[in-house]
Amino acid sequence: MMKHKYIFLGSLLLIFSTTLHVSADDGYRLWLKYDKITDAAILKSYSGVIKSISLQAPSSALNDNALKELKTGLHGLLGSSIPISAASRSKQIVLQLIPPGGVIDHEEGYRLSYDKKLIRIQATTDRGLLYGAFGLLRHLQMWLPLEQLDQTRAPKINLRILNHWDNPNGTIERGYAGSTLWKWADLPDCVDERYTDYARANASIGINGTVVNNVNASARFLDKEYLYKVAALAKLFRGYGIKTYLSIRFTAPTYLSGLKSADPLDPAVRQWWKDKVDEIYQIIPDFGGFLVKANSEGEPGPQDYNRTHADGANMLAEALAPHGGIVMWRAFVYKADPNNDRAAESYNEFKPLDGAFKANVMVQVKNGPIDFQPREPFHPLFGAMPQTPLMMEFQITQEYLGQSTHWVYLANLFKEVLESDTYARGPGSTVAKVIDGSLDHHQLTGIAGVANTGSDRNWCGHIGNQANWYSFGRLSWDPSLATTVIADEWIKMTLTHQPTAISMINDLMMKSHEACVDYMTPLGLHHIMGESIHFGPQPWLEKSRRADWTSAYYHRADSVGLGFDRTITGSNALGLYAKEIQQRWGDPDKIPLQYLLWFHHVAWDKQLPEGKTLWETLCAHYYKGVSQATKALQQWQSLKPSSIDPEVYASIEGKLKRQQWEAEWWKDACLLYFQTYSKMDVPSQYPKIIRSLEELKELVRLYQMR
Ligand code: BDP
Repeated sequence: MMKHKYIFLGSLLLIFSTTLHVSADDGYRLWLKYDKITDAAILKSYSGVIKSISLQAPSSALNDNALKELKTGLHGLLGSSIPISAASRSKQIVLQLIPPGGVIDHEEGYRLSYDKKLIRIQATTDRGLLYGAFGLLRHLQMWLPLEQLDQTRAPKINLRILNHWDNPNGTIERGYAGSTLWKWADLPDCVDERYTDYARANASIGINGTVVNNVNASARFLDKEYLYKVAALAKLFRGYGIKTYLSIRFTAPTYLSGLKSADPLDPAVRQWWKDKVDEIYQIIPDFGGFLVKANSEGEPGPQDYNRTHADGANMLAEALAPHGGIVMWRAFVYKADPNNDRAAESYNEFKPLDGAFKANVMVQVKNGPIDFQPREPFHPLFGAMPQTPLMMEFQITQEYLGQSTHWVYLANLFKEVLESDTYARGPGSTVAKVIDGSLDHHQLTGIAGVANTGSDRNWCGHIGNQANWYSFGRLSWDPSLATTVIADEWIKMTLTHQPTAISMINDLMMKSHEACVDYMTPLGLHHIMGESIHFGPQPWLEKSRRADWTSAYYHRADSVGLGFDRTITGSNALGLYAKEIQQRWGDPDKIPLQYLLWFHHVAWDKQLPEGKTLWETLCAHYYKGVSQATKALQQWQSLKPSSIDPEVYASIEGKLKRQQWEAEWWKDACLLYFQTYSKMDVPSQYPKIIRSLEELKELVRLYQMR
């Protein structure tokens, strides 16, 4: 009897702990969940073929990590441990190095194949094998038939880098998922296991570089103490094919060694950087190079010494070149001149420098000419600097897209920019071709994303927005991938395998970016967010420390109409684009509606292609955005409980409710404010706005209180 009682208690505990395990999905495992496959046929087909793993290549940190990942992944997916075997057998996963020059023409590329007895992962380098292992695991995580495994894959862009805006004091600039990932105080002695999971996640999507600190950089990172901390991270990341880079403060020689100046043409300064770089490479032998924000938003730079951006970049490039390091020099610069158009400033500064940079300098350009707005036309520098390798900078962290509250699938924003045609060398000169080097024949190619990671248990603050980290990696590897396919991959690996749920979540994600643009900044509006609260609206902001930090500078609302005239009759920033674009976008009747108010000041009563006036079209888009936010919440709430882990479900549901509320807030604030200029009524088919503009202004004021 007693014995039975214990057995009963034991079973209860077991049930309880299994339930706990199942319901305790806190999002930490990202898309590398490796939960057991519940489709019996697929499981059987995999288990029938995968009996052991064999590495037919020398052992190395990369290969050991590939094996470890396969073992972990297979154990989870198949529910049984798969041994590593030295001998060749049939029914095995084989990792093989093959000579370069054959089917795999890229050192990071790989080939997967299946012939009923063996699953082969082949590559020409250990890095390729690691990517192949992750490629295979992705296939299995998606429960795809082995018959569909055969594939040869290679990245189209060589440097695929995360930019962390993390500070030594633990905060993250524009970070919405807790504090920094890097425990600086504990490093280098304590190496948190989270760093390994971070590296695994990156390697699984092909990210091969990380800049660990903020572009508004502390000079401290170049001090020996910090270099050893960074070296501990670099050592771990190396085993996952990830190079480590640092953001530098241009005046570091004055801070760290008391030099009188940081003038890039001063021999003492140049020597300082050479010595510093030599020291870095002694400590971090595979160090990647520097990311530099100079003469931008108050950061120091070469112009403080009457030198150019090229002078500054070249000095650093010279120090890094003997070690194979690179400089990523940011083009995000704009002077505090109220008469300038900010959208033209970085072009005007950098275009004349084309050809002036050393071979190991890349100019890193934000996707649009202002600053990571919900939607911007592509930056006019793309295509305009043929002699300089340009690197793309996207922002994965959602500074202006609802931060970690709104679920906005950014892959569609990334894709829209990458597919934009610059016409720089004729039709088809897409931004993607500028970035992948094919347009102007560059070997040095790169893409960066400002990370959305932090110390939050689920890494990104919003489980749904893990998809933005994921899709950034996937699109960096291959910009031609379809975003809906990437969404499906992520959903299956992260949320559910239930077909109705997949298609509903896919729909929700695919519509989320357009919806966010609609409820925040439709028709080409931009930069009308709250001062210091970039998640909320403040179109009424007219005064700030700089004119180009206000909203009025950008929307230019008046009694006649709305929008920034950037045509020939205005700032003519449109003139920076190719002739074909100027012709199309210069005509308010031909420009895609999504850029209308970016380039034109349009009368409130002008008839637009959608058959309504500007005012009516504006209302229509704001309401559409809100109704999509409402629909997303309803879609989520209609999911069957069995299709989603309860903890994940609840956390996303809460976020979607808040997103819906904030979407409404944006719509009300913007329409009520613009109405003070248009003097027109919101068309009667839409629900009435209940609150007053004054209430909404007060709400924003409260948000802005410290
Ligand atoms: C802006 C951010 C600011 C960054 C800056 C940059 O508001 O915090 O430092 O971009 O990219 O979007 O340097």
